[in-house]
Amino acid sequence: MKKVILKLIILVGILGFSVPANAVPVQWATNGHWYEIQTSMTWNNAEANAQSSYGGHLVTINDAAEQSWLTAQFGIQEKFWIGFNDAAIEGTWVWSSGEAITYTNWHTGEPNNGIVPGANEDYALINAFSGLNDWNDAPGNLKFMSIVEFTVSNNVPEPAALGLLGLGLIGLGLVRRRKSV
Ligand SMILES: [Ca+2]
Ligand SMILES: [Ca+2]
Ligand SMILES: [Ca+2]
Repeated sequence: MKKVILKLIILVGILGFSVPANAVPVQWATNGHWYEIQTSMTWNNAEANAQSSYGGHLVTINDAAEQSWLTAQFGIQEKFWIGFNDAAIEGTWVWSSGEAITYTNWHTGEPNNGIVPGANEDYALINAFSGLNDWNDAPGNLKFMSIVEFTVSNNVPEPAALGLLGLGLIGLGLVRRRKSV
C-alpha cells in the first residue's frame, strides 16, 4: 500500500511538473494537432490565452471527423468555447485561427444572435444543448471552459518521444549508409 501511495505521489509530481494543473494535451493522429481544455473564462480571454500559452487558437472544427473526435475525447457534458465568431461583422462567421470555413454544426435555429431585445451572441459554444454536441452562439462575456488547438507542443511532456524519434532517425541514417556502401 505504501508503495502504491509513493508511486502515486511520484506520478503526480511528474505530471504536475510538466503539464498545467487540470488538463493534459492530447494529440489527434489524423492531423497531428494538439488539443487541451482551458479553465472557465470569457471568450476573449480564452482566445488570448490560447495564443499566449500555447501558440495556438481556440479550436477550429474543420470537418465532421474532427467534431466526432472532439466529442469522443472531451465528452458532451461540458460546454466549450470554440474559435468560431461573428464579432467583427454580425452574421459573418470566421475562425479565430483564420482558417477557411469547411464545416458547421449549428443546432437547429442557431445561430440566432440571442432572442431577447438587444441581445448579442457572437461566439460559438459546442455541447450547448443537453445530450448533443452541436453549436450555439452565445455572449462572449459569459465564462465557459474552452478547447485550444495547437501544432507546437510547448508544454507536452515529449522528451521521451523526441528521443525515440532521434534514435529512429539515427537508425534510418545507419540503414541508408549501409545501403549506400
Ligand atoms: Ca482543426
Ligand atoms: Ca452574432
Ligand atoms: Ca444563440
